[in-house]
Amino acid sequence: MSLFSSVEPVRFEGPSTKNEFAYRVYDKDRVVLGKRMEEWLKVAACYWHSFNWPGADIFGGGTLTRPWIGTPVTQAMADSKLEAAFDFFERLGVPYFTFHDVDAMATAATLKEHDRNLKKIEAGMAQRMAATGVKLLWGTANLFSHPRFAGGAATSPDPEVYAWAAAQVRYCLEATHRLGGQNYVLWGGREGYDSLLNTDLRRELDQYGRFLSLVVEHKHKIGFKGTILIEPKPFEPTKHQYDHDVAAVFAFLQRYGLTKEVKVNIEVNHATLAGLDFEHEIAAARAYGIFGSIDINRGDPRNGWDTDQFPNNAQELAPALVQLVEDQGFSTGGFNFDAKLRRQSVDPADLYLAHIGGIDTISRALLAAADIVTDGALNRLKQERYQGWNGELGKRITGGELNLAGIADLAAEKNLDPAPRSGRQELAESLIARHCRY
Ligand code: XLS
Ligand code: NI
Ligand code: NI
Repeated sequence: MSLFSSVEPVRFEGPSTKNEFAYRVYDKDRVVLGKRMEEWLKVAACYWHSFNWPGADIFGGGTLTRPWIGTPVTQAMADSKLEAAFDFFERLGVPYFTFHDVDAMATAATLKEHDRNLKKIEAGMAQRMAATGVKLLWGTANLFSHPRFAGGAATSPDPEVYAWAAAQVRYCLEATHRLGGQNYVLWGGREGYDSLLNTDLRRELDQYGRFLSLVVEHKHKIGFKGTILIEPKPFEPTKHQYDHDVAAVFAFLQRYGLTKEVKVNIEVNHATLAGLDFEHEIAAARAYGIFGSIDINRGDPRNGWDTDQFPNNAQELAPALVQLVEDQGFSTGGFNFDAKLRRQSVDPADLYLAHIGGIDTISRALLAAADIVTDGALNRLKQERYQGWNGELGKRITGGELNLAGIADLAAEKNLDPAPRSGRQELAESLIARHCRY
Protein backbone atom coordinates (compact mmCIF):
# COMPACT_ATOMS: atom_id res chain seq x y z
CA MET A 1 0.00 0.00 0.00
CA SER A 2 1.34 3.39 -0.93
CA LEU A 3 0.23 6.87 -1.79
CA PHE A 4 -0.50 5.76 -5.34
CA SER A 5 -2.28 2.49 -4.69
CA SER A 6 -5.78 3.83 -4.06
CA VAL A 7 -6.58 4.09 -7.77
CA GLU A 8 -7.99 1.06 -9.57
CA PRO A 9 -5.84 -0.22 -12.45
CA VAL A 10 -6.48 2.07 -15.42
CA ARG A 11 -8.19 0.32 -18.32
CA PHE A 12 -9.39 1.15 -21.80
CA GLU A 13 -13.07 2.08 -21.73
CA GLY A 14 -13.48 3.86 -25.05
CA PRO A 15 -14.28 7.45 -26.03
CA SER A 16 -17.72 7.60 -24.44
CA THR A 17 -16.70 6.63 -20.92
CA LYS A 18 -17.43 9.06 -18.08
CA ASN A 19 -14.62 7.63 -16.00
CA GLU A 20 -11.63 9.99 -15.89
CA PHE A 21 -9.40 7.15 -14.69
CA ALA A 22 -9.80 5.22 -17.91
CA TYR A 23 -8.20 5.36 -21.34
CA ARG A 24 -10.46 6.68 -24.05
CA VAL A 25 -8.12 5.92 -26.95
CA TYR A 26 -5.15 3.94 -25.67
CA ASP A 27 -6.22 0.34 -26.09
CA LYS A 28 -2.97 -1.54 -25.73
CA ASP A 29 -4.20 -4.61 -27.58
CA ARG A 30 -5.79 -2.76 -30.48
CA VAL A 31 -3.99 -3.75 -33.66
CA VAL A 32 -2.90 -0.81 -35.79
CA LEU A 33 -1.25 -1.66 -39.13
CA GLY A 34 -0.31 -5.10 -37.90
CA LYS A 35 1.08 -4.12 -34.53
CA ARG A 36 -0.46 -3.74 -31.07
CA MET A 37 -0.76 -0.17 -29.82
CA GLU A 38 1.41 -1.00 -26.83
CA GLU A 39 4.19 -2.12 -29.17
CA TRP A 40 3.87 0.98 -31.32
CA LEU A 41 4.08 3.42 -28.47
CA LYS A 42 6.24 1.61 -25.91
CA VAL A 43 5.18 4.02 -23.19
CA ALA A 44 7.42 4.65 -20.22
CA ALA A 45 6.78 6.66 -17.06
CA CYS A 46 9.77 8.32 -15.44
CA TYR A 47 10.95 8.16 -11.89
CA TRP A 48 12.37 11.65 -11.53
CA HIS A 49 9.57 14.14 -12.22
CA SER A 50 6.88 11.93 -10.76
CA PHE A 51 8.55 10.63 -7.62
CA ASN A 52 11.68 12.62 -7.03
CA TRP A 53 10.46 16.15 -7.53
CA PRO A 54 8.55 17.69 -4.62
CA GLY A 55 6.90 20.44 -6.64
CA ALA A 56 9.57 23.01 -5.83
CA ASP A 57 10.58 25.87 -8.09
CA ILE A 58 13.11 28.65 -7.71
CA PHE A 59 10.57 30.78 -5.84
CA GLY A 60 9.11 28.20 -3.52
CA GLY A 61 9.41 24.81 -1.90
CA GLY A 62 7.69 21.50 -2.46
CA THR A 63 3.91 21.37 -2.76
CA LEU A 64 3.50 17.65 -3.50
CA THR A 65 3.29 14.87 -0.93
CA ARG A 66 6.48 12.89 -1.46
CA PRO A 67 7.50 11.69 2.02
CA TRP A 68 10.46 9.74 0.62
CA ILE A 69 12.25 12.90 -0.53
CA GLY A 70 14.82 14.38 1.86
CA THR A 71 18.49 15.05 2.53
CA PRO A 72 19.92 12.54 2.87
CA VAL A 73 17.67 9.90 1.32
CA THR A 74 17.87 6.83 3.57
CA GLN A 75 17.49 3.29 2.26
CA ALA A 76 14.03 3.15 3.85
CA MET A 77 13.03 6.31 1.96
CA ALA A 78 14.41 4.93 -1.31
CA ASP A 79 12.49 1.71 -0.70
CA SER A 80 9.18 3.47 -0.10
CA LYS A 81 9.76 5.59 -3.21
CA LEU A 82 10.30 2.40 -5.17
CA GLU A 83 7.10 0.94 -3.78
CA ALA A 84 5.10 4.04 -4.70
CA ALA A 85 6.66 4.26 -8.16
CA PHE A 86 5.92 0.66 -9.05
CA ASP A 87 2.41 0.85 -7.59
CA PHE A 88 1.90 3.73 -9.99
CA PHE A 89 3.54 2.14 -13.06
CA GLU A 90 1.54 -1.03 -12.55
CA ARG A 91 -1.82 0.67 -12.07
CA LEU A 92 -1.23 3.03 -14.97
CA GLY A 93 -0.63 -0.05 -17.09
CA VAL A 94 2.50 1.18 -18.87
CA PRO A 95 5.01 -1.38 -20.10
CA TYR A 96 8.18 0.58 -19.25
CA PHE A 97 9.82 2.93 -16.78
CA THR A 98 13.00 5.07 -16.80
CA PHE A 99 15.27 6.26 -13.97
CA HIS A 100 18.40 8.20 -13.00
CA ASP A 101 20.69 6.43 -10.52
CA VAL A 102 20.42 9.07 -7.81
CA ASP A 103 16.67 9.59 -8.05
CA ALA A 104 16.10 5.97 -7.16
CA MET A 105 18.82 5.13 -4.64
CA ALA A 106 19.77 6.18 -1.10
CA THR A 107 22.19 9.10 -0.85
CA ALA A 108 25.85 8.08 -1.01
CA ALA A 109 28.88 10.02 0.17
CA THR A 110 31.54 7.93 -1.56
CA LEU A 111 31.72 5.99 -4.79
CA LYS A 112 31.87 2.68 -2.97
CA GLU A 113 28.71 3.59 -1.12
CA HIS A 114 27.16 4.76 -4.39
CA ASP A 115 27.86 1.37 -5.93
CA ARG A 116 26.36 -0.45 -2.93
CA ASN A 117 23.25 1.75 -2.71
CA LEU A 118 22.57 1.53 -6.42
CA LYS A 119 22.83 -2.25 -6.25
CA LYS A 120 20.39 -2.33 -3.34
CA ILE A 121 17.75 -0.39 -5.23
CA GLU A 122 18.50 -2.36 -8.38
CA ALA A 123 17.62 -5.51 -6.45
CA GLY A 124 14.34 -3.91 -5.40
CA MET A 125 13.63 -2.87 -8.98
CA ALA A 126 14.37 -6.36 -10.27
CA GLN A 127 11.91 -7.76 -7.78
CA ARG A 128 9.13 -5.33 -8.63
CA MET A 129 9.80 -5.69 -12.35
CA ALA A 130 9.41 -9.46 -12.08
CA ALA A 131 6.23 -9.10 -10.03
CA THR A 132 4.57 -6.47 -12.24
CA GLY A 133 5.99 -7.17 -15.70
CA VAL A 134 7.06 -3.52 -16.03
CA LYS A 135 10.31 -3.32 -18.04
CA LEU A 136 13.11 -0.81 -18.22
CA LEU A 137 13.20 1.45 -21.28
CA TRP A 138 16.39 3.14 -20.15
CA GLY A 139 18.57 4.04 -17.24
CA THR A 140 20.80 7.09 -16.93
CA ALA A 141 23.27 8.59 -14.49
CA ASN A 142 22.53 11.96 -12.97
CA LEU A 143 25.72 13.93 -13.66
CA PHE A 144 24.27 17.36 -13.03
CA SER A 145 22.58 17.70 -9.61
CA HIS A 146 25.50 17.29 -7.23
CA PRO A 147 27.59 20.46 -6.67
CA ARG A 148 30.70 18.62 -7.89
CA PHE A 149 29.21 18.71 -11.39
CA ALA A 150 28.67 22.47 -11.47
CA GLY A 151 31.39 22.81 -14.12
CA GLY A 152 30.27 19.76 -16.09
CA ALA A 153 31.00 16.04 -15.78
CA ALA A 154 32.88 14.70 -18.81
CA THR A 155 33.59 18.31 -19.79
CA SER A 156 34.70 19.37 -16.32
CA PRO A 157 37.96 21.29 -15.99
CA ASP A 158 38.80 18.84 -13.18
CA PRO A 159 39.81 15.26 -14.10
CA GLU A 160 38.71 14.03 -10.67
CA VAL A 161 35.15 15.05 -11.52
CA TYR A 162 35.50 13.24 -14.85
CA ALA A 163 36.58 10.12 -12.99
CA TRP A 164 33.58 10.36 -10.66
CA ALA A 165 31.29 10.65 -13.65
CA ALA A 166 32.96 7.68 -15.31
CA ALA A 167 32.36 5.58 -12.21
CA GLN A 168 28.72 6.63 -11.97
CA VAL A 169 28.12 5.80 -15.63
CA ARG A 170 29.89 2.47 -15.29
CA TYR A 171 27.70 1.45 -12.33
CA CYS A 172 24.50 2.70 -13.95
CA LEU A 173 25.21 1.16 -17.36
CA GLU A 174 25.92 -2.18 -15.70
CA ALA A 175 22.74 -1.93 -13.59
CA THR A 176 20.74 -1.04 -16.72
CA HIS A 177 22.25 -4.05 -18.46
CA ARG A 178 21.40 -6.43 -15.60
CA LEU A 179 17.85 -5.07 -15.47
CA GLY A 180 17.39 -5.79 -19.18
CA GLY A 181 17.21 -2.10 -20.17
CA GLN A 182 16.51 -1.42 -23.84
CA ASN A 183 18.71 1.69 -23.98
CA TYR A 184 21.11 3.73 -21.94
CA VAL A 185 20.75 7.55 -22.05
CA LEU A 186 23.25 10.35 -21.62
CA TRP A 187 21.69 13.74 -21.29
CA GLY A 188 24.54 16.24 -21.11
CA GLY A 189 23.00 18.35 -18.37
CA ARG A 190 26.04 20.50 -17.67
CA GLU A 191 28.19 19.41 -20.60
CA GLY A 192 28.41 22.92 -21.97
CA TYR A 193 29.40 26.32 -20.66
CA ASP A 194 28.10 29.40 -18.95
CA SER A 195 30.83 31.61 -20.37
CA LEU A 196 33.31 31.11 -23.19
CA LEU A 197 35.69 33.46 -21.37
CA ASN A 198 36.68 30.68 -18.97
CA THR A 199 36.05 27.73 -21.29
CA ASP A 200 38.39 25.79 -23.57
CA LEU A 201 35.75 24.52 -25.98
CA ARG A 202 38.04 22.32 -28.06
CA ARG A 203 39.47 20.60 -25.01
CA GLU A 204 36.03 20.01 -23.53
CA LEU A 205 34.74 18.48 -26.75
CA ASP A 206 37.73 16.13 -26.84
CA GLN A 207 37.09 15.12 -23.22
CA TYR A 208 33.47 14.48 -24.01
CA GLY A 209 34.30 12.54 -27.18
CA ARG A 210 36.70 10.34 -25.23
CA PHE A 211 34.11 9.82 -22.50
CA LEU A 212 31.51 8.67 -24.97
CA SER A 213 33.98 6.32 -26.67
CA LEU A 214 34.75 4.80 -23.26
CA VAL A 215 31.04 4.27 -22.60
CA VAL A 216 30.61 2.55 -25.96
CA GLU A 217 33.67 0.40 -25.36
CA HIS A 218 32.33 -0.64 -21.96
CA LYS A 219 28.92 -1.40 -23.38
CA HIS A 220 30.51 -3.93 -25.72
CA LYS A 221 32.75 -5.30 -23.01
CA ILE A 222 29.83 -6.18 -20.75
CA GLY A 223 27.68 -7.38 -23.65
CA PHE A 224 24.95 -4.75 -23.34
CA LYS A 225 22.83 -5.04 -26.48
CA GLY A 226 20.75 -1.91 -25.92
CA THR A 227 21.29 1.42 -27.65
CA ILE A 228 23.39 4.26 -26.26
CA LEU A 229 21.40 7.48 -26.68
CA ILE A 230 22.40 11.12 -26.39
CA GLU A 231 19.59 13.50 -25.52
CA PRO A 232 20.06 16.87 -27.26
CA LYS A 233 19.09 20.08 -25.50
CA PRO A 234 20.28 23.56 -26.44
CA PHE A 235 20.64 25.09 -22.97
CA GLU A 236 19.36 24.91 -19.40
CA PRO A 237 20.95 24.50 -16.97
CA THR A 238 24.01 25.75 -18.86
CA LYS A 239 23.86 28.74 -21.19
CA HIS A 240 25.03 26.55 -24.03
CA GLN A 241 24.92 22.77 -24.11
CA TYR A 242 27.23 20.98 -26.56
CA ASP A 243 24.46 18.52 -27.55
CA HIS A 244 22.49 21.52 -28.82
CA ASP A 245 20.24 19.67 -31.28
CA VAL A 246 20.29 16.58 -33.48
CA ALA A 247 22.54 18.16 -36.10
CA ALA A 248 25.09 19.24 -33.49
CA VAL A 249 25.05 15.76 -31.96
CA PHE A 250 25.59 14.20 -35.36
CA ALA A 251 28.57 16.45 -36.05
CA PHE A 252 29.99 15.48 -32.67
CA LEU A 253 29.46 11.75 -33.28
CA GLN A 254 31.09 12.04 -36.67
CA ARG A 255 34.07 13.90 -35.26
CA TYR A 256 34.68 11.11 -32.72
CA GLY A 257 33.80 8.20 -35.00
CA LEU A 258 30.64 7.18 -33.16
CA THR A 259 27.87 7.52 -35.75
CA LYS A 260 27.31 3.77 -35.84
CA GLU A 261 27.31 3.40 -32.07
CA VAL A 262 25.18 6.19 -30.66
CA LYS A 263 21.70 7.46 -31.47
CA VAL A 264 19.53 10.25 -30.13
CA ASN A 265 16.73 10.52 -27.62
CA ILE A 266 14.68 13.45 -28.87
CA GLU A 267 12.66 15.50 -26.40
CA VAL A 268 9.80 17.64 -27.68
CA ASN A 269 10.41 20.54 -25.33
CA HIS A 270 14.15 20.53 -26.10
CA ALA A 271 13.41 20.88 -29.81
CA THR A 272 11.17 23.84 -29.03
CA LEU A 273 13.90 25.45 -26.94
CA ALA A 274 16.35 25.01 -29.82
CA GLY A 275 13.92 26.94 -32.02
CA LEU A 276 13.13 23.81 -34.00
CA ASP A 277 10.06 21.72 -34.61
CA PHE A 278 9.85 18.34 -32.90
CA GLU A 279 9.17 16.75 -36.28
CA HIS A 280 12.26 18.47 -37.67
CA GLU A 281 14.44 16.80 -35.04
CA ILE A 282 12.94 13.42 -35.90
CA ALA A 283 13.39 14.02 -39.63
CA ALA A 284 17.01 15.09 -39.08
CA ALA A 285 17.76 12.04 -36.92
CA ARG A 286 16.22 9.74 -39.53
CA ALA A 287 18.18 11.43 -42.30
CA TYR A 288 21.43 10.92 -40.38
CA GLY A 289 20.45 7.39 -39.35
CA ILE A 290 20.57 8.11 -35.61
CA PHE A 291 16.92 8.15 -34.54
CA GLY A 292 16.50 6.28 -31.26
CA SER A 293 13.82 7.28 -28.78
CA ILE A 294 11.51 10.08 -27.64
CA ASP A 295 10.99 12.03 -24.43
CA ILE A 296 7.43 13.15 -24.80
CA ASN A 297 6.33 16.41 -23.20
CA ARG A 298 5.70 19.91 -24.45
CA GLY A 299 6.77 23.45 -23.71
CA ASP A 300 4.65 26.49 -23.27
CA PRO A 301 4.70 28.87 -26.23
CA ARG A 302 5.14 31.86 -23.94
CA ASN A 303 7.83 30.38 -21.67
CA GLY A 304 11.40 29.86 -22.77
CA TRP A 305 12.35 27.02 -20.48
CA ASP A 306 11.83 23.28 -20.13
CA THR A 307 8.35 23.34 -18.63
CA ASP A 308 7.97 19.57 -19.24
CA GLN A 309 4.19 19.71 -19.58
CA PHE A 310 2.12 16.72 -20.52
CA PRO A 311 1.25 16.57 -24.23
CA ASN A 312 -2.37 17.26 -25.11
CA ASN A 313 -2.43 18.18 -28.78
CA ALA A 314 -2.59 15.19 -31.11
CA GLN A 315 -2.61 17.24 -34.27
CA GLU A 316 0.63 18.91 -33.29
CA LEU A 317 2.23 15.48 -32.79
CA ALA A 318 0.81 13.85 -35.93
CA PRO A 319 3.67 14.85 -38.29
CA ALA A 320 6.12 13.18 -35.91
CA LEU A 321 4.00 10.06 -35.61
CA VAL A 322 3.69 9.83 -39.40
CA GLN A 323 7.46 9.45 -39.51
CA LEU A 324 7.37 6.78 -36.82
CA VAL A 325 4.70 4.86 -38.71
CA GLU A 326 6.70 5.15 -41.95
CA ASP A 327 9.60 3.55 -40.08
CA GLN A 328 7.27 0.84 -38.76
CA GLY A 329 7.91 1.94 -35.21
CA PHE A 330 10.83 2.22 -32.84
CA SER A 331 13.67 -0.24 -32.78
CA THR A 332 14.76 -0.08 -29.13
CA GLY A 333 13.17 3.29 -28.29
CA GLY A 334 9.81 4.32 -26.94
CA PHE A 335 7.78 7.26 -25.64
CA ASN A 336 9.14 8.25 -22.26
CA PHE A 337 6.90 10.63 -20.33
CA ASP A 338 9.57 13.09 -19.29
CA ALA A 339 6.77 15.34 -18.11
CA LYS A 340 5.84 16.80 -14.78
CA LEU A 341 2.83 18.08 -12.95
CA ARG A 342 2.16 21.72 -12.24
CA ARG A 343 2.85 22.74 -8.64
CA GLN A 344 -0.85 23.02 -7.83
CA SER A 345 -1.57 19.46 -8.93
CA VAL A 346 -1.11 18.17 -5.42
CA ASP A 347 -3.35 15.10 -5.43
CA PRO A 348 -1.95 11.64 -6.19
CA ALA A 349 -4.87 11.45 -8.64
CA ASP A 350 -3.33 14.27 -10.68
CA LEU A 351 -0.35 12.11 -11.60
CA TYR A 352 -2.72 9.50 -13.02
CA LEU A 353 -4.88 12.04 -14.84
CA ALA A 354 -1.82 13.71 -16.38
CA HIS A 355 -0.41 10.47 -17.74
CA ILE A 356 -3.78 9.16 -18.92
CA GLY A 357 -4.37 12.37 -20.89
CA GLY A 358 -0.86 12.26 -22.35
CA ILE A 359 -1.04 8.61 -23.32
CA ASP A 360 -4.43 9.13 -24.97
CA THR A 361 -2.97 12.08 -26.86
CA ILE A 362 -0.10 10.10 -28.39
CA SER A 363 -2.57 7.30 -29.14
CA ARG A 364 -4.75 9.76 -31.05
CA ALA A 365 -1.72 10.93 -32.98
CA LEU A 366 -0.76 7.34 -33.75
CA LEU A 367 -4.23 6.49 -35.11
CA ALA A 368 -4.23 9.64 -37.23
CA ALA A 369 -0.73 8.88 -38.50
CA ALA A 370 -1.72 5.32 -39.40
CA ASP A 371 -4.66 6.70 -41.41
CA ILE A 372 -2.46 9.27 -43.12
CA VAL A 373 0.09 6.66 -44.12
CA THR A 374 -2.61 4.21 -45.27
CA ASP A 375 -4.40 6.89 -47.25
CA GLY A 376 -1.12 7.63 -49.04
CA ALA A 377 -2.07 11.10 -50.33
CA LEU A 378 0.61 12.86 -48.32
CA ASN A 379 3.23 10.45 -49.54
CA ARG A 380 2.06 10.84 -53.14
CA LEU A 381 2.23 14.59 -52.82
CA LYS A 382 5.84 14.29 -51.72
CA GLN A 383 6.72 11.75 -54.40
CA GLU A 384 5.24 13.93 -57.12
CA ARG A 385 7.14 16.93 -55.85
CA TYR A 386 10.46 15.17 -56.43
CA GLN A 387 9.42 13.28 -59.54
CA GLY A 388 11.91 15.12 -61.74
CA TRP A 389 14.74 13.42 -59.94
CA ASN A 390 13.61 10.06 -61.33
CA GLY A 391 13.95 11.40 -64.89
CA GLU A 392 17.05 11.42 -67.03
CA LEU A 393 18.47 14.75 -65.86
CA GLY A 394 17.94 13.90 -62.20
CA LYS A 395 19.67 10.55 -62.57
CA ARG A 396 22.63 12.02 -64.43
CA ILE A 397 23.12 14.60 -61.67
CA THR A 398 22.76 12.33 -58.67
CA GLY A 399 24.57 9.47 -60.36
CA GLY A 400 27.69 11.61 -60.42
CA GLU A 401 28.12 11.37 -64.17
CA LEU A 402 28.22 15.14 -64.62
CA ASN A 403 30.56 17.62 -62.96
CA LEU A 404 29.61 21.21 -62.30
CA ALA A 405 30.72 22.38 -65.75
CA GLY A 406 28.91 19.45 -67.35
CA ILE A 407 25.66 20.36 -65.63
CA ALA A 408 26.12 24.00 -66.58
CA ASP A 409 26.79 23.22 -70.23
CA LEU A 410 23.85 20.88 -70.42
CA ALA A 411 21.52 23.45 -68.82
CA ALA A 412 22.69 26.14 -71.25
CA GLU A 413 22.58 23.87 -74.29
CA LYS A 414 19.07 22.66 -73.56
CA ASN A 415 18.01 26.18 -72.82
CA LEU A 416 16.40 25.04 -69.55
CA ASP A 417 13.68 27.31 -68.28
CA PRO A 418 12.00 25.52 -65.35
CA ALA A 419 8.60 26.89 -64.43
CA PRO A 420 7.67 27.31 -60.75
CA ARG A 421 5.46 24.48 -59.45
CA SER A 422 3.17 24.42 -56.47
CA GLY A 423 4.58 22.96 -53.25
CA ARG A 424 1.01 22.12 -52.15
CA GLN A 425 1.78 23.06 -48.55
CA GLU A 426 -1.78 23.99 -47.64
CA LEU A 427 -3.08 20.74 -49.02
CA ALA A 428 -0.49 18.82 -46.99
CA GLU A 429 -1.54 20.69 -43.86
CA SER A 430 -5.21 19.97 -44.58
CA LEU A 431 -4.44 16.30 -44.98
CA ILE A 432 -2.97 16.18 -41.49
CA ALA A 433 -5.88 18.12 -39.98
CA ARG A 434 -8.46 15.99 -41.79
CA HIS A 435 -7.18 12.76 -40.30
CA CYS A 436 -6.97 14.03 -36.73
CA ARG A 437 -10.40 12.85 -35.70
CA TYR A 438 -9.88 10.50 -32.77
C1 XLS B 1 16.27 17.44 -18.89
C2 XLS B 1 16.23 16.14 -19.50
C3 XLS B 1 16.38 14.97 -18.53
C4 XLS B 1 16.78 13.73 -19.27
C5 XLS B 1 17.31 12.64 -18.41
O1 XLS B 1 15.88 18.44 -19.45
O2 XLS B 1 15.07 16.03 -20.24
O3 XLS B 1 15.21 14.81 -17.81
O4 XLS B 1 15.71 13.21 -19.99
O5 XLS B 1 18.48 12.98 -17.77
NI1 NI C 1 14.43 14.25 -21.17
NI1 NI D 1 14.07 17.98 -20.63
